[in-house]
Amino acid sequence: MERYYQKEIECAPYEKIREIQSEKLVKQVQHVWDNVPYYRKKMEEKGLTPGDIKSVDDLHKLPFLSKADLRDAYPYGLLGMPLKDCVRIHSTSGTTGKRVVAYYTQHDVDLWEDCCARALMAAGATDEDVVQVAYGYGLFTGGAGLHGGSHKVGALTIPISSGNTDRQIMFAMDLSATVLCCTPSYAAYLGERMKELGYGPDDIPLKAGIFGAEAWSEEMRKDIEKTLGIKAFDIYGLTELSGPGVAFECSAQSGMHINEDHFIAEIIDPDTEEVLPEGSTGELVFTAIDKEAFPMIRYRTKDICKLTREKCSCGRTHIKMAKPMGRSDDMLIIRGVNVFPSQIETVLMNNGYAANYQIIVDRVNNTDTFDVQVEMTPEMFTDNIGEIEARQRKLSDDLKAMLGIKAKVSLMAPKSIARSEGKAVRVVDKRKI
Ligand code: DLL
Repeated sequence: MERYYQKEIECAPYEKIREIQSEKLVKQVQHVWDNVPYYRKKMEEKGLTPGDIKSVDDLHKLPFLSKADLRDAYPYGLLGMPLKDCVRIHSTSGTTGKRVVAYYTQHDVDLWEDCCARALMAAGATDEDVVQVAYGYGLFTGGAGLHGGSHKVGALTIPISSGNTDRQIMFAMDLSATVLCCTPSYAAYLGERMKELGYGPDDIPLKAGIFGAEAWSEEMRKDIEKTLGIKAFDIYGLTELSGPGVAFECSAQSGMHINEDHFIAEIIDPDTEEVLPEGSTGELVFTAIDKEAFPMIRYRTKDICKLTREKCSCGRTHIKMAKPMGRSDDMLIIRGVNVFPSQIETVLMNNGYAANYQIIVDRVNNTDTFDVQVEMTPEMFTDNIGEIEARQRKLSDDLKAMLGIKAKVSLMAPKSIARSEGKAVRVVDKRKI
């Protein structure tokens, strides 16, 4: 049975959604014009006033915001409300330059938690469930977002945060957790550790997982579903727009419904900034139409993916985004060829490896080197050199077929690559160091 948190709006006819979007967009543009001088200046530079934006059809006229704008306006330059009306901040986990700091009024927190509640119920959660929130708590939005959503659903919430893996497993068993929320790489690690401790999927009552915050492949989904004995649902979001819950998967598990009554999505060509038709692959751009404290208009996410408005078996009408292939700034250009880590993950997992790998890129004598290190699973572990070499060759051939360039593959002993409790670090690009 499909469950909804706010069925009326989640299943509203498309015309109704557009009407809501137009109404909210017009108000939001006025709000930003009146309260965010930084964005008002950008509009003025394009010769625009709020009167030029009459409906969603005019969205394309508005200027974009980029991460560079957010850094430029750091820390208070994009605030849409007096600070005394704000109740919370969160921040991105970026490692270079200034972090993005996002602000929330109580109204913003409420809408965000509603989005997370929608995601939880789409994954089957009810007030009878026990939700283990193993995303990090703190400045990262993962913990707080799913925590708030779980409360709205009325589920029993375990605010365990990430890390301390053996304790996670003990709590999941002792408290009969039924829904697990964490990054997919941490879910894979929890599954691996359970196996090591001698537990199988039947030893924990988990039935669903809500995994996001990083790119993960279909193959990884299948692997996690098998080891944990659950259905694994994808969830997408970013700090600039609130956090998790901008989009979420339903029972169809074929793309994530974007909460269109709060966010308008566009796909653009990242180079020309031209808006592309539905179904094209390009950069995802979002306009948050009812956020008060940190209004984002046409924010360029750098995430590469595509949108589809095909009818969904779950009954929801909101547009769906495909799994993002990765971020345009995660895309590696190796010997002139575009490579996404998610493509490499697909090849590895199709060959029976787990998602424990690292991609190391360097430049030696003006030529890019491309190394893929992947752990053997305990089942395939061997010290037979001939067998290892044959496996390495097979992976190298499959990577060549997928990417068009050759990689040096090294098989590693099980557990030799560091596990992640949050977002996994898959790429070491030494050319940038
Ligand atoms: O990662 C918010 C979040 C928390 C989403 C928990 C889902 C679950 P940031 O740290 O600001 O926020 O990072 C946002 O992470 O632009 C994407 O590149 C990536 N990302 C988030 N969800 C997914 C996903 C949180 N499901 C950035 N698939 C985004 C692929 C994702 N990438």
